[in-house]
This record gives sequence, C-alpha cells and structure tokens, in this order.
Amino acid sequence: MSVLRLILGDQLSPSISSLSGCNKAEDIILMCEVLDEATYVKHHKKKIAFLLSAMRHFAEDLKKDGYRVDYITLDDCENSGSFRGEVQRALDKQAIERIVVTHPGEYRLLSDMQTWQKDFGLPVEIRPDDHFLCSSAEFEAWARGRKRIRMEYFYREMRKKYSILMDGERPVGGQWNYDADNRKPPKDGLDIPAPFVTEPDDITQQVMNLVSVRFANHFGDLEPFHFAVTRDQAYEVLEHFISQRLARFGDYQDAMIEGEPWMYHAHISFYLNCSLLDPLDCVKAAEDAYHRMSIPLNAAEGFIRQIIGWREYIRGIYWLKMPGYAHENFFNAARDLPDFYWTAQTKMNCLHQCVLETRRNAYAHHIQRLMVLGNFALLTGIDPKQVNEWFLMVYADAYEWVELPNVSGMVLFADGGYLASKPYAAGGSYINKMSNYCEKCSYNVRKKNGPQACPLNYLYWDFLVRHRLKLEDNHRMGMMYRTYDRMTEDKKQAITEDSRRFLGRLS
Ligand code: FAD
Ligand code: DLZ
Ligand code: SF4
Repeated sequence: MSVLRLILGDQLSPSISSLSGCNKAEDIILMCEVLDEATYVKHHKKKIAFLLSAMRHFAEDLKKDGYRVDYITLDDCENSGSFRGEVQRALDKQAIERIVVTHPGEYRLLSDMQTWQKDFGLPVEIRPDDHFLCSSAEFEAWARGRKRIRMEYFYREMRKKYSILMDGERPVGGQWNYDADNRKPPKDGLDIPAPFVTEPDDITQQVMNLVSVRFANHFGDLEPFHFAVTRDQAYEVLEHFISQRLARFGDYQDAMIEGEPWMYHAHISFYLNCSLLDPLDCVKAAEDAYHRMSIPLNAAEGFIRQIIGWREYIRGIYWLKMPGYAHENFFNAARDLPDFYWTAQTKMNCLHQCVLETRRNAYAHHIQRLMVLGNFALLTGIDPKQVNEWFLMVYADAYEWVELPNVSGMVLFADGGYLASKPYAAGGSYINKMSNYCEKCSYNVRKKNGPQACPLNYLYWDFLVRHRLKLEDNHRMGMMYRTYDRMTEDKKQAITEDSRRFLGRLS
C-alpha cells in the first residue's frame, strides 16, 4: 500500500518534510490547484498565477526526479475545489495506508487537517515545517513567562543559535543592531538597479490564460508578469539582490520614491514564503557578501535581521496566539475600508501611489505597507478584519501566518502592544522626510489645519486624543501627549473639526 503525500502550494521544496522517507516507486505525491485557496479571500490575479505556475514547475521537477505525482489542475472537470475533496478523490482511486503532510502555514487549514484522521479513517501525520529557523515549540519556550516580548532579544538568540555575524560570543562590529544608520531619506540621483525579470514560459502562459478567465473579477493586473517561478530562477533573484542592491539596502530601507516600487529591497518574500528559497541560504549569502565583497555592516546586518529576526518572530507570534489573534481589536476600530484601497482614487498622493503599485505588482515594500497604507488604516480606525483581508488578498507574498501579525500587531496595535512597544502612528512630516510623494500631492504637508492641510497631520493628533485612556501610560507616548497638552484650545478644536469633517467624508 502507498503513502499519500500532500504538498501545498507554499511547500515547493525538494527537502520539504512531507517527502522525507518517500518510497518513490510506491508513494503518491498529491498536488492540487483548488478553487477554495484562490477564493477564501479573492487573491490578486498575479499571486494566483505565480503560485499555480510555481506549483506546476515544481511538479515537473518532482516527476523528473522519479516521484509519482498526481497533479490536479484547476480546470480538471472532476476537481472538487478543496484539499479535503481532492484527498478523498485520491483515496477513492488507490489503496492508501496513511497520509503525510507538512504543517500548513494557516490555522484554518491546520484545523481542517486535524479532523482528517477521523473523517478519512486512516493515520494522518502532520510533520513540522523545518523550512523555518525557529520551531513553534522553541518560540513558545522563549516567549513563555514574558508579559511583553520584543523582536530584538529574540533576534540576538537567533544570531547566536546560527552563529551569524558573530565574533565568538560578541556580535561582529560590537553592536547587535545598526538600524540607526538605516533611515536615510531618498536623495536625488539615486541609481536604483532594474529588478530581476523573467519572461513567462509556456507553463506560465497557460496559467495566465486560466487566471484571466477564471479570476477576471479579482483585484490586480496580471500583466506584465515577471516573477521567478522555479527554484533556479528564485536563486538568481537572490544573487541579483546580493550583487546589485544589498550594499544600499540598509541606507535606503525606509525610503520611498514615486515610480520606484522596488528600491533596494530584495523582492524575495514571494519565494521564501512558498519555499522556493531557503531562509538560511539568504542569510548566509548576505553574511558571505559582508566578508568577501565589503558590503557595509549596516546593510548586511539589517537584511539578516529581517529574515532571522522579524520573519521568524512574526511566525512565532502567529502560532503562539492563534486562533484568538485574528479577533484582536484593542481600539475597537469599526470603520469600513475606504474604496480607494481598491481604486487608488484619492487626492492623497502617498496612498494613491502605493495602491497603484500594489495593483500593478502585487508588491509594495515594507515602509509603504507600514507607514502609508497601514498608518492611514490605524489613524482612521478601520476595522482590523477588513484591513487584514485586504493585505492578505493583494500581496503575492501574503499568507496568514505572516500577514496577520504584521497587520494586527505591527500596524494596527490591535493586540494592545504584545508585538510592538507602541503604535507606528505618524503624521505627514514622516512621509515627507522619507519620500517625494508630497511634492505632487494636492494637499500641503506643511499645513497643519484647514482644507489644504495634509490630512495625516490632524488625523495623527485626533487618533492620540481618541485613544488617550489606552495609550497615555505607554512611556514611549508620554512626550506626544505633553506636546498636545501645550497646544492652544483653538488649535485643539481645529484638529477635532478637521478630523470630523475628513472622517465624515470617508464614511
Ligand atoms: P526586504 O525588505 O528585502 O526584506 C527581506 C526579507 O525579510 C523579506 O523578503 C521577508 O521575508 C523578511 N521580512 C522583512 N520584514 C518582515 C516582516 N515584518 N515580517 C516578516 N518577514 C519580514 N511579509 C510577507 O512576507 N508577507 C506578508 O503578507 C506581509 N504583510 C505585511 C503587511 C504589513 C502591513 C507590513 C507592515 C509588513 C508585511 N510584510 C509581509 C513584511 C514585509 O513588508 C515584506 O516581507 C517585505 O516587504 C517583502 O519584500 P522584500 O522581499 O523586498 O523584503
Ligand atoms: C495561495 C494559494 C492559491 C491561490 N492556490 C493554491 C492551490 O490551488 N493549491 C495549493 O496547494 N495551494 C494554493 N495556495 C497556497 C495555500 O493557500 C497555502 O498552502 C495555505 O494557505 C497554507 O499556507
Ligand atoms: Fe501623503 Fe500628506 Fe504628503 Fe499628501 S501631503 S503625499 S497626503 S503625506
């Protein structure tokens, strides 16, 4: 009898744990394109095309490697539309003694899989996903007993564990973190390299045709399509980043320039999150570049921190806090997501540009997500469920394990400060300092009140006032409340009136 080994669309690695111990002659590898996964939230067209193409390429590689792959395409007329349905069909077709799967990336699927053993009447083994560098059990042990956990301390443990940028027991250069050097505003004449591109091959073209018909009403542009869809191509993207962008990654990590969606970022989250890239390979490549190519330490350390620090920390929090984390709403925010998150039709140029780029690329870099798209949702009190749904739909790297803690924890402070020490709230001056968006905006970033004023300027204070009871005791917020208290009564009234007018129109 055979073992049925199910591989999900974000588990595209030949060393995935579900393949370990596989008997190539006997066992069946099941991969399936299912409608449920494309529509439980209506994913961006480019994200669906990317993942289906990467799945098809991976299945071909497995077949070449001698595996027996049962690959179900979306347009297979017997496709049931769900993993459960496809597993059942596979069990109906052949004699199977047990099912093996690697731990999925989303809680909703784990809950479903945990019922399969009973429902299908045979053993179901859910193996750990060892493509992450910190297991859920290790993270839990680290976090246990701490009222507040902080990424920085977790990150130091990971540096030591994997001996990355270490000089014995000490961090290379004497400091753990060089973030203070990583906030340079964009300057004119930056020579930003073009991003790595691949042209669609036959498999990708077929998938694109399918997506354009089946998911015509989903958000986002399908073309141009330039994502890597194989492991080799994903490693080329990494190599391209290391040789051409990493040196300036640190300096301009927080900078935003109109018409420059890719900046000096790595554009590897799509590939890391579907296991085409291995996180430790990315980290080692950057460490190696620091030692051999004189890459500045602030760049190498900053990039490494994103992967062994933030990425693993975020995942740890997800599994530690689910399922409750999806319902957190510290500020009781209840406003509907404004239409312009889909249409880009807003006079606020920062938001207009970030939505346009998201629609075109299924990508926006971190500061655009955090300080533009996220900041507006925080200041205006948009319902966390709607904000989460939007972020999960529109980015090609989005899976709930990484999207939810970033949105509910980092952006919306919906967990009351478990993940972040204070809300990342900002007025227009931050965006003006870190971007050139304000130059072409209908609003004036220097004006604090009145119809021409940048809305973020008064919404920032209004947010602080609305949530004073919940935030005032946070030691990192005290100074802002003292600044507010020194304002004249007229000024305070103008903030309230401008905000009321703006929020009234938003609703
Ligand atoms: P780079 O800036 O080049 O960073 C390198 C890598 O570090 C990334 O590929 C990513 O794997 C990792 N990384 C950096 N920051 C984070 C972080 N905060 N959380 C997890 N990993 C991180 N990232 C996702 O992968 N999927 C998401 O759905 C997602 N949603 C986000 C939503 C919001 C509101 C915010 C503020 C951040 C979100 N992030 C998400 C984190 C981050 O924005 C993206 O990982 C990054 O923009 C991906 O682009 P890049 O590969 O060019 O990253
Ligand atoms: C995102 C996605 C999409 C759009 N389609 C599929 C699919 O057809 N088949 C599949 O195996 N996986 C798909 N995925 C990825 C899954 O949603 C992902 O594996 C789960 O969310 C767990 O992280
Ligand atoms: Fe955004 Fe305000 Fe600048 Fe306009 S003026 S781009 S709304 S920060």
